[in-house]
Amino acid sequence: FQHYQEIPRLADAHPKLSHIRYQYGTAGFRTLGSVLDSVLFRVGILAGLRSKKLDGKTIGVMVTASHNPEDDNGVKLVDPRGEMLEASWEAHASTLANAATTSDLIEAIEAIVRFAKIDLSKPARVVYGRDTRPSGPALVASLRDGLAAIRAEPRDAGIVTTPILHYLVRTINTKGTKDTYGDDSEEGYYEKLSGAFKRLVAGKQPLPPLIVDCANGVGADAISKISPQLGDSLKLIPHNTATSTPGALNNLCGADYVKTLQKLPPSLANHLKIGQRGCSFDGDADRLMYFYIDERNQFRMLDGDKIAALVAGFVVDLIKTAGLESDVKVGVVQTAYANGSSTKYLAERLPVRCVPTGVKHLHHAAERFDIGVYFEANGHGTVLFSTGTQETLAHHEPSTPAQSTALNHLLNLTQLINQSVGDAISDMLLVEVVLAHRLYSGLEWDSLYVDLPNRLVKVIVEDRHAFQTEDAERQLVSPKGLQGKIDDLVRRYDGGRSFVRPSGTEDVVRVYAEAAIKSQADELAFRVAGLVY
Ligand code: 16G
Ligand code: ZN
Repeated sequence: FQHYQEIPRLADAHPKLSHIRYQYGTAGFRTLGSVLDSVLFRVGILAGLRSKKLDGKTIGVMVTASHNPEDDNGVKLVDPRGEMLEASWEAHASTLANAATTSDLIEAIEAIVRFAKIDLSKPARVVYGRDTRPSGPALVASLRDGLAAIRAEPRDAGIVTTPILHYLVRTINTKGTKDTYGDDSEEGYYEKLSGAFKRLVAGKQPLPPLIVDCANGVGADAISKISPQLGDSLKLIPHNTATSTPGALNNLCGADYVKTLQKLPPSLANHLKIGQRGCSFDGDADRLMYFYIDERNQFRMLDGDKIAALVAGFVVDLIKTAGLESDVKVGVVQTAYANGSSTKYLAERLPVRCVPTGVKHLHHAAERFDIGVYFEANGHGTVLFSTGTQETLAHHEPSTPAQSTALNHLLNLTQLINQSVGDAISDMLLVEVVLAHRLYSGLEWDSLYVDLPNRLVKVIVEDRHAFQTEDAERQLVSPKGLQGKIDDLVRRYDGGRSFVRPSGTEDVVRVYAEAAIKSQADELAFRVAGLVY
């Protein structure tokens, strides 16, 4: 350990606040930006250790609090293939973050080195990025101190979307190998996506312009960079691009606002014309919501479930047309939040699996299919092509021109889609491709199925850990007896469904309910909430 003499001095400069307990959860560490200094320093050290453990492969660190308010911030680690940090290391992250003093921290580091059998002589490489939050620069400085303390080689990706950071990690680690994933630069990302998009819509009638609500976050930068590359193939009209206006981030706009309130962001009210498509990103541009205004001037939301239905249907048809139906099985992964109508629609067409909330669960389940489509209702999702499928696509000999065209489209989709993580920009382009191919407007897309009215409420309880679930969070096993009461209530509602789960990101319990009519969905949600309270 003698090579790391800088640790004590630097650790003393980033003392832990004694009254706070940190937890590396579904979204990494996330809380008020003002209490994260020590956490960022320690995450720097952990990222270095993770890289050493993986023989010097580059690890990613993203500083963001996504759709949360501007004063929040957070940090998460990205593993070498661009995926979430391996679950077994989440505990190491929490241990380091909670070490009370510098000497406790050093002991904790030594314990991890022993436990995970880390060879400290290996190199360490870390690429990091941040969103547009005002607390970002200071937190990145703390992170850099942590990287310096563990002697990791830093690469600054600057202000980037979360999916771009994931892309960079994957491209850096596959550079010059047969698994190469693209050029390891932000420009490489824009070129890869826009190139694939243009090939996929070549010869199609360009769609009318798309309004993009950037949530006053980093997605605004990304849109301004990719727009020129898309040229005439797609016209984007960015809104909510005020990335430096204090308090604007995610405020009355963005994907979470749209999904939670099922309303048009007020800032778009005079801009979205009847029939026109619009979409919203969240603060780090990994979630996407679509919407339009119908003929009766009603706001219509097209959420992650609608995206899954649109995309899965398209991929299945391409596989059939390419003559690959018996070789490549397409499946869909959802969570309990998926609208019942979407599950019904999808299950009539292909295998559907339900897993607990959180990207890592969806991602892993999707990897089990040859092509796995996963979307959370909140708009986070992507499509994964297994290695075997990518090889099948690369070697398949089409026997008709139609087969050849479909095969090319599939190959281009593997380029367009960010397979490391859900990506608002990549998903937006994917939706636009399908709409262009299907000649769909928002209305036709919306008509694939009719959403069941639903309601989500949060309940503040004394101890949310008392709520334990099974069956992909659809059943409560504790507190004892509660599930039976919920079942009795649900039975009284036409088309009723409801479940209760503890939040992984807030100190609350969430109650979801749906029913055949809106007033009944609301009533069911509030009555179940009444049981929980
Ligand atoms: C996190 C998850 C998201 C999930 C949400 C649920 C990741 C990267 N993000 O934002 O997938 O939908 O948590 O929050 O896993 P909740 O547990 O508070 O309902
Ligand atoms: Zn996000």
